[in-house]
Parts: sequence; structure tokens; C-alpha cells
Amino acid sequence: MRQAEFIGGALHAKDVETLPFEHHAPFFAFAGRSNVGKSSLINALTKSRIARISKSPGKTREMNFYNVPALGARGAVVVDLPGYGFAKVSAKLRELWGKEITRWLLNEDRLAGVFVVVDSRHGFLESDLECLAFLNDRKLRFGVIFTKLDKWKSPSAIKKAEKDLLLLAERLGVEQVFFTSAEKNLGLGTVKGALVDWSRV
Ligand SMILES: Nc1nc2c(ncn2[C@@H]2O[C@H](COP(=O)(O)OP(=O)(O)O)[C@@H](O)[C@H]2O)c(=O)[nH]1
Ligand SMILES: [Mg+2]
Repeated sequence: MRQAEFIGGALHAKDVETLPFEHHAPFFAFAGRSNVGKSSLINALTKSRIARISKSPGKTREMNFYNVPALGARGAVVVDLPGYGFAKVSAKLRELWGKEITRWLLNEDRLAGVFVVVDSRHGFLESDLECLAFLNDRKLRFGVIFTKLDKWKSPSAIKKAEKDLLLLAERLGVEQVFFTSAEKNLGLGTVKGALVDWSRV
């Protein structure tokens, strides 16, 4: 099986057309606020170091595309989206990025699903709720991946966090929920299972 590889980055939706995708694998996008662990999760899922892990949040502006032959039913293109809710940029730039990302999400025929990535310690913040509402409205398939479960102090604290977050997610109409730790390689199998399921339709 070939290794995961970086295909390219796109600042604008139209730039995606120019990227050299090799075959017709379904696309899976990872959305979320900065610093929630999107890139770490992508690395853990692909058993690689392809996604950049940032020490300074909010620096990645581009949609980053990775070819991952080992994921899904017939390979996958994993898309690391820029974190929403950038702290360090102007409202105008933020809006432009938002527009380009939503433009791409709404026009990408190969998109099989979107994972909204949320830090398990913080739960859903305003921007996450906006993202979920957008995905719901536009009838895009999505699930929520909670990250950093290893940060909870004990197994019982983890259990309680999972119970509370699951209840919250259910109230919001989220159908698929995953609990993970990239640090400890937890919960990755269930996410991989969803990638296979979502590849089929
Ligand atoms: N303890 C722990 N730290 C994590 C985990 N995932 C990410 N981090 C840390 O959280 C910070 C942000 O991670 P990153 O993947 O860059 O987040 P992104 O901005 O959403 O892509 C980094 O310091 C990571 O090492 C995890 O599962 N457990
Ligand atoms: Mg990142």
C-alpha cells in the first residue's frame, strides 16, 4: 500500500481544480477551530506525519489535501481545512477564507463527508454550532470527532465526559459521534470505519 502524501494546498475553491489528484477517491474534510487537534488526528489516522502540527494556532490558511490510499473503501483524499475562528487575522480575511471554504464544500462532487473536530475539554463553542448548522442546512453528511480524551484525569472522568458530550451532540441532531486521542491512539478505528461506510454511497 502506498504511503499517505501531501497533494497540495488551496486558498481559493478554484485552486482545487489544479491539484493533481491521482484517482477518484472520495474526499473527507476535517473542520474545526484552531488547536483542537485536527492535524494530529489526521497524522494518527494516516500513521504519518503529513499534517503540520502548529505550535501557534491559526496560522494555516489553506485547505490542505492529502492522498491516503490506506483509508476508506478505495482510498481517500483527506482535507485539513483551516481552523475557523482565527484570532490573529482581520475580519475581512476571515470572511474571505470562510467564503472560499464554503464555496468548495458546496461544489465538491467528490466530498463524501465532513468531520467537525472538537476538543473534548471545551465542547461545542459558538463557531462549532455555526458549522453544524451550516452542514445540516446544506444536507452535507457529517459527524463530530471529539479529541484529546487522554487529557481527562481518570477513566471515570473520561467516561463522564463522553456521556455528557454524547448527550449534547444528540440534542443537536448529530448522528455520528467519535471519541479519540491522537496522543494515545484511541478511537481511531471507529473513525476509519465511518470512512469506509461513507465511501460506499
Ligand atoms: N494530549 C493531547 N494533545 C493533543 C492531542 N491532539 C492534539 N494535541 C495537541 O494540541 C495542539 C494542537 O494540535 P493540532 O493538531 O496542531 O491542532 P489543529 O490546529 O486543530 O490542527 C498540539 O500541541 C498537539 O500536540 C491529543 O489527542 N492529546
Ligand atoms: Mg492544523
